[in-house]
Amino acid sequence: MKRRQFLKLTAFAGTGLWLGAPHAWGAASASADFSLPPLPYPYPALTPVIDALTMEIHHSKHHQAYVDNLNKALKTADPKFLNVKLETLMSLIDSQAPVAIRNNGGGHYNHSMFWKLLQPAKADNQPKGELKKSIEAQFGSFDQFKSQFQDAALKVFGSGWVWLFKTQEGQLKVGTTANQDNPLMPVSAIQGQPVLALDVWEHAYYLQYQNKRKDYIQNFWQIVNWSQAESNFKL
Ligand code: MN3
Repeated sequence: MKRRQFLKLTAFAGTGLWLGAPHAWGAASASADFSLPPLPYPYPALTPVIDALTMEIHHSKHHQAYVDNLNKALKTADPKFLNVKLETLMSLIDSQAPVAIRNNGGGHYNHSMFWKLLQPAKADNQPKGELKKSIEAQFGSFDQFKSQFQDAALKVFGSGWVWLFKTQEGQLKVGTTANQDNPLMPVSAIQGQPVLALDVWEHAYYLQYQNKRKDYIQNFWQIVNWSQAESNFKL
């Protein structure tokens, strides 16, 4: 598109009359709305570890609600929260940040990361390469890492997440956060780059597992996308 045409279009967009979608374009304060990313696989793809209905509700209802409520919260937010990438938004979540941005922004970031960390079940599913080496160096063995991660997941009281994350010093650690917090948020007690995440909110497993969170956590290892975890590790 030529520059003059582009300026014309953006000027028109700024009036809030663009294609009948003033919520997305209106007023000078408009920030680009966040949107629900498609799942990288169909809803039934993770069976028998996670059933199709759980995936459908989790993605199309729960995650969608975080996206919608985040966009709504941003409409009245301090300008510093506008027009930033999701990762940058996470870095702005301190104890003063609006709760709606903290919870829904965290919900959007965490789920967007979580979907990519899952894949159809595989036998003998294990990390490879640099991440495998680093896990072994830090935890002694892959099995020892798994048991530390599982213990942490079982101890989350109420709703939250379990993380494998990389500290600023490059050390791998296991930790948990409540609600939709994550290790990128300054408000979080654990700090670093998320590598692997597990949603232990009941909405993530209750239809299939009911109160048996332990079975959900143990089955999770079959569907971890370790290539994606390694990409996260290299960030
Ligand atoms: Mn969830």
